Parts: sequence; structure tokens; C-alpha cells
Amino acid sequence: MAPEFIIVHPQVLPHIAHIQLNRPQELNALNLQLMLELRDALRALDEDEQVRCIVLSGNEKAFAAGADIKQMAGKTAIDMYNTDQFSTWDAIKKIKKPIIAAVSGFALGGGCELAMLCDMIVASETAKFGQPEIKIGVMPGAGGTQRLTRAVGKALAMEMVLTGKFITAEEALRAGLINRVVPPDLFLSEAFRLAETIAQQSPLAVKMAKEAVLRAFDSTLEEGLHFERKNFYLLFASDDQKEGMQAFIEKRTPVFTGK
Ligand code: DAK
Repeated sequence: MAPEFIIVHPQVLPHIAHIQLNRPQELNALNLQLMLELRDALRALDEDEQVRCIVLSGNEKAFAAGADIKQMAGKTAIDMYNTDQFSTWDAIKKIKKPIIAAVSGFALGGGCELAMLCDMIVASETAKFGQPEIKIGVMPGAGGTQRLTRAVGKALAMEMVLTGKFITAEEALRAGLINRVVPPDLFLSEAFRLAETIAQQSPLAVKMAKEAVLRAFDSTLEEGLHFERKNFYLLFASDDQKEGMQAFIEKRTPVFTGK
């Protein structure tokens, strides 16, 4: 069945897929069905050999204004436990291919957390990032206290989480939360441009490098370096390593196959 709350373009450009969150009336509030559709689409694209990089966007007004407050409002702790929504987020975390968030307008609460779950963030000058859960009597629940703190440091993260204040794209750039800021009409094309550069590399090396960078968050330096080394060695078993190095020696552009 076609998804209701997302639009999927598996080949928006060669080797690049685009998923658009599509609940515009609700500023792309992330209800349970949307998150399941997103998880399923990302898993399918992760298995699609044609796809090397994925761009995730909302629309001009909102990337996503958070989890769906109307859907959550009447829930009990046991309802939350039984629906186990974290498994959806955990599944997205396991996607091996790089995901670029293209953010315009609001990226709040779960929307900010979803952008941070992606590997890079390209933002429009209009983007606003925030963890405003404190204003509705709760706190971030999908990584906001952890990923935000690791990205921007304790001082700003604490202020955002405890006051609910939003930061602009420029502030987010200065704080190290995002990769770049572009004029409003360019946020998507700039994300595609970044995706194209990644898609030109060996897809195998890209996946293993992503895995190794993410390992830095969960391990000591020694463990992380060990993990990096294993992936580095492993890539010498690939055709792409032979092709990449041979192409350099022959002064030509490599043709990577992901094998
Ligand atoms: N949920 C549901 N509806 C929302 C929404 C949201 N988060 N955000 C906006 N909407 C709806 C509004 O209710 C309104 O609907 P109607 O009244 O037209 O029916 C429509 O979108 C347009 O919104 P506004 O009229 O409010 O538009 P404005 O431009 O005036 O204001 C705003 C934009 C973004 C400042 C405002 O809408 C706002 O403050 N929205 C709420 C932002 C927020 O508090 N976000 C955090 C939500 S809590 C978890 C995973 C994640 C989470 C929790 C658990 N697990 C895995 C268990 C995450 C939690 C959150 O994100």
C-alpha cells in the first residue's frame, strides 16, 4: 500500500533517493503511522542497490514540528510502553546508507531529534531548531538530551532543553549542529548536491565510514580506533578499493560498483 504521510522518490537523481514528510496541515507532526512509513521506506531504500544516499525533507514551513501532541496527549505510561515507539527510531538508527536532512522551517522536538538522527543537516536560512518539550510538561524522549548535547555542548543544550528556546539556522551552524545554511529556495538542491558528492564515492566505503564515525559516540577512543581499523582492513577485500587506487594511479575517474 502506498504510504499516506510520506512521499518517496527512490531515484530523484542517479543513486539518490528523496523522502518527503507530507503532513503539511500539521507541520509534519510525527504520528505513529508516519514514523512506521518512514522506517519501512528507509529500510527498502537501504536494500535497494541503486540507492547510495538518501535525502529526507519536509516542506518550506516545517521539517517536522515534533511528535504528534494530539496523538500523545491522552496516553498513559503503559500505553507508551506497549506501543514501543522507540523500536521505530532504533530501526532508523540502523540504516547503513547516509541520510541527509534538508531542513526548512521548524525542526522541533521529535523533528529536531529526527534531523539529528540523520548523518548531516543542510538548512534553509528559515530553519528553527528546538527541543520545546519542557513547555508541554515533558522532556525530549528520542535522543534530544544526548545527541544535542554531543553536537552543541552542555551550555546551549541545557538552555534549549530547559527553556524550550529555538535557535536559528545561523546559530545552529555556529554551534556545530548542522553542516550548512543556504537561502530558502536552495535547501533541497544543496542537500541533493551534497548527496551527489557522496554518491560518487564507493558505496561500501561510505557505509563503513558512516558506521565508524557513529561508533565514536558509543565507545572509548581505543575501541573506536579498533573498530575503524577493522573496517579499514575490510575495505581491502573490495573491488572498489582496487578500482579506486588503480584509477588514481592511471589518472582517471574511478567507477565504483559497491562490490
Ligand atoms: N503535534 C500535533 N499538531 C501540531 C504539532 C505537533 N507537534 N505542531 C503543530 N501542530 C498543528 C497545530 O495544532 C495546528 O493544527 P490546527 O490547529 O490547524 O488543527 C497546525 O499544526 C499548525 O500549527 P500552528 O497553528 O500552531 O502554527 P504556528 O505557525 O502558529 O506555530 C509552531 C508553529 C511550530 C511554533 C507551533 O505549532 C508549535 O509550537 N508546535 C508544537 C511544537 C512542539 O511542542 N513540539 C514538540 C512536541 S513533543 C518519542 C519520540 C519522540 C517524541 C516523544 C516520544 N518516542 C519514540 C516514544 C517527541 C516529542 C515531541 O516532539
